[in-house]
Amino acid sequence: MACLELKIDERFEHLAKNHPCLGRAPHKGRLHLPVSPACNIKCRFCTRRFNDVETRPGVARQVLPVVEGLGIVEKARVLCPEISVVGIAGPGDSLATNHALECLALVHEQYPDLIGCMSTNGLMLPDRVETIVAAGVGSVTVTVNAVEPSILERIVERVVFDGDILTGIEAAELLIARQLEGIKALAAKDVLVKINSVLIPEINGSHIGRIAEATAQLGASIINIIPLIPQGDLAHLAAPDCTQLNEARAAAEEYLPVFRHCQHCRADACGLLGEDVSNQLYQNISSENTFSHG
Ligand code: CLF
Ligand code: SF4
Repeated sequence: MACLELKIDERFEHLAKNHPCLGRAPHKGRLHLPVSPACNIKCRFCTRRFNDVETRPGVARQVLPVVEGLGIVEKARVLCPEISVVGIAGPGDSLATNHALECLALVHEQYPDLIGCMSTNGLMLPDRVETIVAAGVGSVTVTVNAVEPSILERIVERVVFDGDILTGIEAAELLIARQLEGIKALAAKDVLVKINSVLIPEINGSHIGRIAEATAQLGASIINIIPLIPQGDLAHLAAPDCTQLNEARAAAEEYLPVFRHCQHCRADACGLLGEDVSNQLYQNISSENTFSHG
């Protein structure tokens, strides 16, 4: 893997040197703990599954109870001593329940040398920034697929917030407002913010630069453009081709460094990017000790 010299804000130099998803540390690994069972929005492309064969976000062998997280970290570090990041990226949303932050706080207490990381749709971010900082989380990925409600309403079917189910423009406006508020608050607390944007050529293909511009203004440090995997309600759309992906990256790069080595990780990925060892990690772990929300 080529080592890109991506320019990350010097406040985050330690992260840039040690976090494999920031483009400058391909020799480092990450472990995902699949402790987040639920989601509070519905993206039209999302299909969460439980299996050990698919390599994509939203897939895990099972949802892990929070208390089992430390044991998995210990085993993973033996299997892959290069692991420098413990992240939580599903299979649901990291902030839809408290599981992720409880788990990351435990990991941080036991392994302060590891970087805590999480990915989220951002809906609950404004209410969780203090807890994220207290849990020792160093980097947060926020998935921002549009900053225009008329575009986002074609991607997000519904948002559940404060006991209400919102749809259409109303849902899109709320989600965008909460994402942008959360990004600004995280950056102000010196938490590195990475943006993930799912590139759906027919919906947000010419909008990625605008996402990068808006989030950069609020303090985001890097963006990762993920090609659509056509599934769920968007199964009829085409995945972007190389030209479309390169054009979107070029548009984003006007405003933010672009991470180009994303592996579209499972929610229980483990190892160096591109060298997943999660099958070995989980082969001797009894499913009797786990539960599934599949
Ligand atoms: Fe995981 Fe994401 Fe943290 Fe990395 S993954 S939560 S920032 S530790 Fe990395 Fe995997 Fe791509 Fe994500 S390669 S899907 S960008
Ligand atoms: Fe699926 Fe993530 Fe969207 Fe929730 S935020 S619906 S888990 S893709």
